[in-house]
Formats: sequence, structure tokens, C-alpha cells
Amino acid sequence: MLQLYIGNKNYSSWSMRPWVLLRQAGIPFEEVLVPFGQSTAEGSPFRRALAPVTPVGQVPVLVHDGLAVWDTLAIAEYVAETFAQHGLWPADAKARARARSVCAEMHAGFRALRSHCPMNIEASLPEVGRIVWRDQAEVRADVARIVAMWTDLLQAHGGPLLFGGFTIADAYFAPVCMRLRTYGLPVPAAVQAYVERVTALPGVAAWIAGALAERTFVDFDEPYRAAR
Ligand SMILES: N[C@@H](CCC(=O)N[C@@H](CS)C(=O)NCC(=O)O)C(=O)O
Repeated sequence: MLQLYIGNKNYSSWSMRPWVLLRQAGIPFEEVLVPFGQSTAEGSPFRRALAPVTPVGQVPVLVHDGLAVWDTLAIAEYVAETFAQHGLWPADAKARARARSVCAEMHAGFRALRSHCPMNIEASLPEVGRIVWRDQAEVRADVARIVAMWTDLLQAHGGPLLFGGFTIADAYFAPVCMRLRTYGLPVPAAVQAYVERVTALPGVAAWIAGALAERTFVDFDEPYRAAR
């Protein structure tokens, strides 16, 4: 049985990706939720809980048959290889290379969007989004790149998802969909429709339900609110 260590569902965008991937693919796993608490610093309960499975002190971590795999991209690759019958990367080699490119782009980039619009599924912050959009050219540039990427992929593969059917790439961008919703960032209708299709995927809807059920307010993930 797989075990997936994750952080708070409302906030942990990296945890969301492999959780959605496994759930949407119908691969059974046990969830181990390690709350962020007041701090994730060295010596915190969060770090102590993760110490047996990762030297990095971050979620997500996948544990399978005594092997711990950390970092989202490594987990996605491990799941795709171990459950090859699920076709989690696109079947076509060129599409697969492009899917890996955009996941790597997500992994290493979009820093302005990530820092100014942290994932906060339960919150609705369109007024914050308007100010961020007005003042942060780098956020506008990140969103422009996302819009261009998704528009190209939806056209190239005919939708409904980035590479046709569900792949790792959709799991990878699900937290971006959450951010676009929370902050009400302006995107073209075809991109908004993709956001809504991703939000409605059973694996994504199940994660959102978990996030909404949480009652914890994590100060260091809440630059814009004092309470829920
Ligand atoms: N590159 C890592 C990033 C993981 C990451 O930043 N995880 C955050 C939660 S979303 C975390 O564990 N933060 C706690 C900390 O860094 O102290 C991955 O893709 O797994």
C-alpha cells in the first residue's frame, strides 16, 4: 500500500499534486496528513513527524514498500512508472516530452504567482487579486505564460484537459487553477473553462472538500487575512 505524506489541504499546493494524481487515477493510497502547525522550522512537530521518511523536511513524500520518495516530480515519475497501465504521462513521445517540459516549468518557475497568490482554497480574495494584478507586473507575466501554455495545449490536443485525457500535467497545474479562482485573476474564457473542468474532476473535488473541511488557520500561509 502506498502512503502519501501531505500538509494542510487548504494551503499545501505541492501536496495537492500527487494526491490528486493518485486519487484521479484511482490508485489506492493511505493519506498521512502532517499539519504545518505554528512552524515548519527545524525541531517543530512538523519536521519531527517527517524525519523518519525524508531528510528534506518537506511534504509531499510517498512511501511504497519501504522506499521513501520525496519531491513532487520524483513522486509523479515513480507513480507513472509503477502504475504504467494508468497512462499518467501522454502516450505519444513528443506529447510526453512536452508534458514533462511544462511540469518542470511549473516546478522551477512561476515564483511571482506563487509568492503573491499563495494557494488558499477556502478563501475568496478577489479584492486582493485586483491589487496584485494592478501592481505586480511579474504576476501578470506569469499568468500570461500560463494562458499561452494552456491555450496552445488545449488547441493542440483538442481538450478537455491539457493533453486530451487526464495526465500528470493537469495534476501539476491544479493548484494554479485554485489560485486563479481564489484571487479572481482575469483569464480568457477558454482558460476559465479549463479551470472549471479541472475543479470538477472527482480527484480535485475530493481535495477541495478536504480543504474546506479543515478549520486550521496557518499564519505563515496567510499574508492577507487575520482569521478565517
Ligand atoms: N520541490 C518540493 C517543494 C515542496 C514544498 O515546498 N513543500 C512545502 C509545502 S507545500 C513544505 O513542506 N513546506 C515546509 C517547509 O519548507 O518548511 C516538491 O515539489 O515536493
